[in-house]
Amino acid sequence: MVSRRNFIGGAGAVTAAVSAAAVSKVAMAALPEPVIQTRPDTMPPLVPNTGRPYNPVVTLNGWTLPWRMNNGIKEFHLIAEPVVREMSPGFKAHLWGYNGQSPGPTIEVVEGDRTSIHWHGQRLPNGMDGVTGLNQPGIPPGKTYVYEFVARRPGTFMYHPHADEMVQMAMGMMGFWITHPKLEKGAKHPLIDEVDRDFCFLLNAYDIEPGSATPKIMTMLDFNLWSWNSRIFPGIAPLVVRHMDKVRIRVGNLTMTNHPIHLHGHEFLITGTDGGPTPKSTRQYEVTADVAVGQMRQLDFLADEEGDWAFHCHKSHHTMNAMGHDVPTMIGVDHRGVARQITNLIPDYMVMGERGMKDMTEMEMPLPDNTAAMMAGQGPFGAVGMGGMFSVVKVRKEQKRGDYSDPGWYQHPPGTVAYEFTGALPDPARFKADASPGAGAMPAMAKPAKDIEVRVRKPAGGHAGH
Ligand SMILES: [Cu+2]
Repeated sequence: MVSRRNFIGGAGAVTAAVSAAAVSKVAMAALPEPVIQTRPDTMPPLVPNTGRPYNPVVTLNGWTLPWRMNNGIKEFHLIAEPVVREMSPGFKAHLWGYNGQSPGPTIEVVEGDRTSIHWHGQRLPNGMDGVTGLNQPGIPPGKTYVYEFVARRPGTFMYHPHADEMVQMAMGMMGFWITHPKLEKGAKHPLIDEVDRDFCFLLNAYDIEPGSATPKIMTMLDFNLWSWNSRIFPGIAPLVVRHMDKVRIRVGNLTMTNHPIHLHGHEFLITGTDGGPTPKSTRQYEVTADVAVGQMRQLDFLADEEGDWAFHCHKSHHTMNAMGHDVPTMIGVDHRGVARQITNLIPDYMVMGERGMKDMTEMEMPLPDNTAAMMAGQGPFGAVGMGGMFSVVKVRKEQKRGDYSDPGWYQHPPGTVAYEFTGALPDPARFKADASPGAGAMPAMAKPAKDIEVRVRKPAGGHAGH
């Protein structure tokens, strides 16, 4: 547990590191100006104005790093630094990232491009595609390393440090690298179709004690914040598309567990993995793609169904925000009066509602400062009982080409929304087999003398393994 004293000590250390790591002006003079982003909004695609043309991606709640062309080489400048990332409105986490955000900016190049990455390590030894100690010395605070190479094959890659990896990844140091295919004018790639919208996001996870802001870095599996690009519902931007757009979504997993990513209303093809585009003969329609640890999956679909479609991880605990995992199951117990009285004495006291976790919102319990509500989204029909890895794909006929702005909630045509049945309900026909010797496929050989009521109990002793 992060005690208050530890937490304050940690925050002090961060501040000290920032001021100590002043960048040498002389060393930076020949480098491209580093671009810093302070907002967590989804930025419009960065259309290339130099170099080979390509169809740019849109990074969910993120941005693409501008480059400088220098003698035919694309130069990027990354700065590793402590950042404040707003994970959802009003909830700010103290992470480590690049150029002002976690994840860092997306880097986009074209196959065959000669690129140069200026890596400025401000805090701790870092590496990029170079394993510290194995391929190169660590980058000390205040020093810059230059990486030069040719982007050889098209695809979606991830960058992250390979030094003190457990700590630096738990703190949010990661980002996307996209190499677009090199095509002659008018030519088509045999395996990479052109799309109208191309989104990307990373799956990441943090363990931030309610009321604090710094992730616990020793957590192995039991994280309490499951995020996309270090954002949690309702803070994750919707994926806005035009009706009949060809849509691509690239999902990379840098957490320590798998995430079955599930799309409502449409079927997609998995058209790419970390190894490159998938052969056409292996593609089949899916509505869920399991993205294993360290993997990337590229999903293509035709947005041919208007509406607001849920898009989320299918692990139910990954669509919730910071929850205490040690709360008892209180289904069937009306304890709201008692809970309110205890809350007067212990403000942070929290229990599960008698009809499930969603009751907690109506119990109006005070939350510690800087805590994301467990489930906090407000939809057009009421509260959305979700958190974590959850967003919405908004498909609209009126959306203009290239417009990513939020069109608001979908206006359902009359008669197309589920409604309450108000007629007379027939008596439920109870299971006819109740009176028979056995309710199974065959009569039981020996019935117990007395009916036994089973007490259901969830296994105690932690939530590891999910
Ligand atoms: Cu998940």
